[in-house]
Amino acid sequence: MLVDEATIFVRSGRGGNGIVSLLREKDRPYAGPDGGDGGRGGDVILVGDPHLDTLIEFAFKPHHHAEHGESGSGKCCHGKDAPDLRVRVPLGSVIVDVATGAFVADITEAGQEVVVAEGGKGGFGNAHFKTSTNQTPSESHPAGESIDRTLHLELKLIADIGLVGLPNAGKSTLLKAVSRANPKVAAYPFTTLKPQLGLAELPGDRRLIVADIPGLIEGASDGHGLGHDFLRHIERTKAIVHLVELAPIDGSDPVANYRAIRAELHAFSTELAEKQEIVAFSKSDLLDEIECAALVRRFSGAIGIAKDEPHFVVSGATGSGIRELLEACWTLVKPAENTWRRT
Ligand SMILES: Nc1nc2c(ncn2[C@@H]2O[C@H](COP(=O)(O)OP(=O)(O)OP(=O)(O)O)[C@@H](O)[C@H]2O)c(=O)[nH]1
Ligand SMILES: [Mg+2]
Repeated sequence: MLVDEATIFVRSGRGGNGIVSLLREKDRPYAGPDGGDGGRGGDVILVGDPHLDTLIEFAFKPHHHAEHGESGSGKCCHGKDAPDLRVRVPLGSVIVDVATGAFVADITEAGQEVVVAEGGKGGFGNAHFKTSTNQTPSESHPAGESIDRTLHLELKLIADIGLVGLPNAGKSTLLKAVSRANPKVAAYPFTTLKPQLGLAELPGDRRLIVADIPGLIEGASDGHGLGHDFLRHIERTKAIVHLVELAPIDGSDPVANYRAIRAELHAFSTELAEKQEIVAFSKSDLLDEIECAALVRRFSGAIGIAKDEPHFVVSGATGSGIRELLEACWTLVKPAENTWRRT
């Protein structure tokens, strides 16, 4: 199970000010107080939406501010209330207040609404204070302030695709290429230390949740290189894309590399061994086409991949081959719809 997290900053709207105004008309020079009340500021409300899968979007839009209420005006005109701001979150989101650590809500149902920041009340204008003994009140009541809150959202979910491979195979680069996630990429092993999620978008409003898993090494199934943790993450994905470098920079043999990872998956659990796998050859931009085709042939022969079986040669750097890979992933896991998944 992967944990998707986000921190958001919400601010409700301030109430509109009530105003002090005394009506004077040509034929009624002392017509009395007519300062209208201010309108309510907008609430910030979280709403459960069954069509959302992840919290990833909040990484790009963490601030959610409701509008302020309108000030009152003369002739007893009340300011308009501001609309509430509804922020849609996936079902299964657990909300915690960062400042206090207090649990705020568990959003589990479609349409469930939780007010997380209440809008300020509108201030009273002086018309509000008119009494039989005070016909010209000069007081108004201050408007309610806005409320700022920092909220932590957590969603436990199952990724559609887990990216698996040796360190440096190009997993994070691929995640970067297919989604808006921004994992760290570097030319040294174990750059990724924690699984990271991205949302890959396919034409026709289809989406796949892709998990970038830290590189596996020989002995991972015995716990080497935090292997147990990572393998458990992979177990919770629906299918895996096994990334293999065709011509590894360290001169190692791609066939041996592929087998090493397969052996770890087998050693860890039958569930992992039997998980559907798509092999994708990475960093194709480093090879010319002829070289690449020869290496793919050699690899497929050694592993026993049938000639007519589709294979994928991709480059996270240029984006080549990625569309085809994603389509194959889609066919494999066919998420029923973008319905919510909760474990
Ligand atoms: N030319 C080229 N270089 C790539 C490509 N993909 C990855 N690289 C390079 O290979 C190195 C490792 O890439 P990463 O994406 O960090 O590899 P990783 O599999 O996530 O590695 P770990 O997180 O350590 O397991 C980096 O220097 C990348 O720039 C590619 O498609 N083409
Ligand atoms: Mg990585």
